[in-house]
Amino acid sequence: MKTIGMRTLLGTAAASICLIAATGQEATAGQLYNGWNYGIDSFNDGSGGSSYEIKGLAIKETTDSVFVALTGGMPLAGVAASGAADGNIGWGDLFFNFSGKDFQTASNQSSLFGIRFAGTNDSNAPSTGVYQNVQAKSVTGVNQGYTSLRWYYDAGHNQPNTQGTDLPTAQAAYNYFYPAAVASNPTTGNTPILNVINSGTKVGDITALASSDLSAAGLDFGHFGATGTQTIGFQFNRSLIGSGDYLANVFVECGNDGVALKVPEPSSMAGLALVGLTAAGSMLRKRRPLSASITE
Ligand SMILES: [Ca+2]
Ligand SMILES: [Ca+2]
Ligand SMILES: [Ca+2]
Repeated sequence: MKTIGMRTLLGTAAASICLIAATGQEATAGQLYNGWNYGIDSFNDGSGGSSYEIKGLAIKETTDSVFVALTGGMPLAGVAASGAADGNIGWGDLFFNFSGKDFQTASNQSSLFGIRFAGTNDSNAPSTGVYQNVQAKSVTGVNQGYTSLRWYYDAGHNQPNTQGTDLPTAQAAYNYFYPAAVASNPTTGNTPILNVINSGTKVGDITALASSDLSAAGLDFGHFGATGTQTIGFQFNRSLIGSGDYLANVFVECGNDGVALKVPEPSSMAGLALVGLTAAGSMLRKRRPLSASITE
């Protein structure tokens, strides 16, 4: 009876650990490799040539820092484009949405975090850095681009992994970027591509990372065959943004390509595992004297 009791307990503990592992894996929506979460984008959905082709977005979080990397054909300073109001088309801003709501609703409620990392783009943020209480706006129109996501898809750019591996289909993209009423009836009139910071409060700076820094931090787009001619990276303090799971995304200024990435909260996953192990250990410790008394 004692043996059976211990087996049951060990089985329960093992099951708890498996459940934690399975939950952790499920929460890791991005493709996790060497501590980085990867959203690998279609290699064939950049409209306008190789400069506009995004291949991937990757994020690594430590206790203190958030590391971000983007790869594709778009340089940090953009490319010359006579059709753009400022003669240049480059990266939009990067957004982090912790709200659990669709992007447009979160934007309307100024509950996004935004990061301007391209110093020469058309962002309304006054300087590069991390911003909170962010509302987004679209600058696709002044960058010779798509004034709606529906137009971009209608133009033939609806490819598998359209917004990276976490938002792989056009419908998944509509469901994330717009309220349900729009996602069920997306038109060229109701699906603006909100791609830069319109308003917000700056809370800190970013530090640019060279490719050697990124390699040292374990970044490896090559593992997914997704190394672009341009790889951009930066780092900022973890305390500048919210906590919990979030979805990160970025478009180029013209809306010709975009990529997103779901990032699970690493500390909560570690915390959950710790709670599970502590509970299992506690059960074993409590059971032992009881088993001993039964044997007597
Ligand atoms: Ca792409
Ligand atoms: Ca521009
Ligand atoms: Ca894309």
